[in-house]
Amino acid sequence: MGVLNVTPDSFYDGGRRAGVQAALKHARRLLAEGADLIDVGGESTRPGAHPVGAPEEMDRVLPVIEALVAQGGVRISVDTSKPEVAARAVGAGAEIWNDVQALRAPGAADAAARLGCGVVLMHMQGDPRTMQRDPRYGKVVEEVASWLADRAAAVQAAGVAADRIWLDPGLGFGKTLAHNLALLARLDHLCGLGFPVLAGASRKSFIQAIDPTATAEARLPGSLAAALAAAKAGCAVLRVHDVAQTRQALQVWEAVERARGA
Ligand code: HH2
Repeated sequence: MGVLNVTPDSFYDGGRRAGVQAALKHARRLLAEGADLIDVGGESTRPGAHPVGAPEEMDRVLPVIEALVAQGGVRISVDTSKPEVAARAVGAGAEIWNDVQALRAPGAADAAARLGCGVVLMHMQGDPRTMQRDPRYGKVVEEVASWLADRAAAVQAAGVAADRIWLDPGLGFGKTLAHNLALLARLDHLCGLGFPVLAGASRKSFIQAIDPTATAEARLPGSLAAALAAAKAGCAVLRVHDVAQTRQALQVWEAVERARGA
C-alpha cells in the first residue's frame, strides 16, 4: 500500500502532493514501483495534528480519487475517519475505508456495512492531539489484540462481512518506542486473530527514538527493517511511503527464505 497524502501537514510528505496533478504524478510513480493499492488521505493524523472539516477533506481527496479511477487499473483506499468522506470516496471508486479510528465515529460501522467496502480497523490509544503524551498499557500486545478483536466483532455486528476486515496495530498511535517494538516483535499474535494484518511503520518517529540522527528524511533504512520484521511475522499489507525500496527489500528477504527452504 503506497501512501498518498494530499495534505499540507503530514509528517513526511505534507505539502509535497498539493494539487491534483502533483498527487497523480506521485500515484503513477507508486504504481510503477509496484504498489498494489494507493492510500489517499486528506487529513494528517500525526501527533499534535489539528482536525480538518469534512468539506475540506473531500475537496482534497475526491478530485484525486476521481482522476485515479478515470485512469483505470488502480485499487484505492481512503484514509479517513469521517463516514461522509468515506461514502463519497467509495462512491467515486475507492474500495477500502482505512480508518485510524477503527469506525468509532457515530454511524461509521453502519455506513461501512451499507457501502460494502473493505475496512482497515486501526488501534489508537487517545487521539492524535494528545496520544503521545504518556501512553500506558499493562500488556500492550494482548491489550491491542483484544481491542482489535472487539472492534472486529462490533463492525461485524453492524453488518460488515468478516472477509472485508483488516486489522492494524497502529504503530506510533499512542505508543512509546517499547510499545511499538513489542507489537512488531509479536505481530504474529495479531495475525492469529484470523484477519489480514496491515502495518504502517514507514518513516515513523519511533525510528528516531532508536537512531537520534534519523529525521523523517533519513528514516528509510529503519522503515525497511521494520517492514521486513512485519512481513516475517505474517503481515499481509505494508503501508509505506517508499514502494520501490520496500519491494526490493521484500524480494531479497523472500529469496533468502526460499533458499532456506530449498
Ligand atoms: N499511519 C498514518 C496514517 N494512516 N493508517 C493505517 N491503517 N495505519 C497507519 O499506521 C497509519 C495510517 C500516519 O502516517 P502518514 O499518513 O504518513 O502521516 P500523516 O498522518 O501525518 O498524514
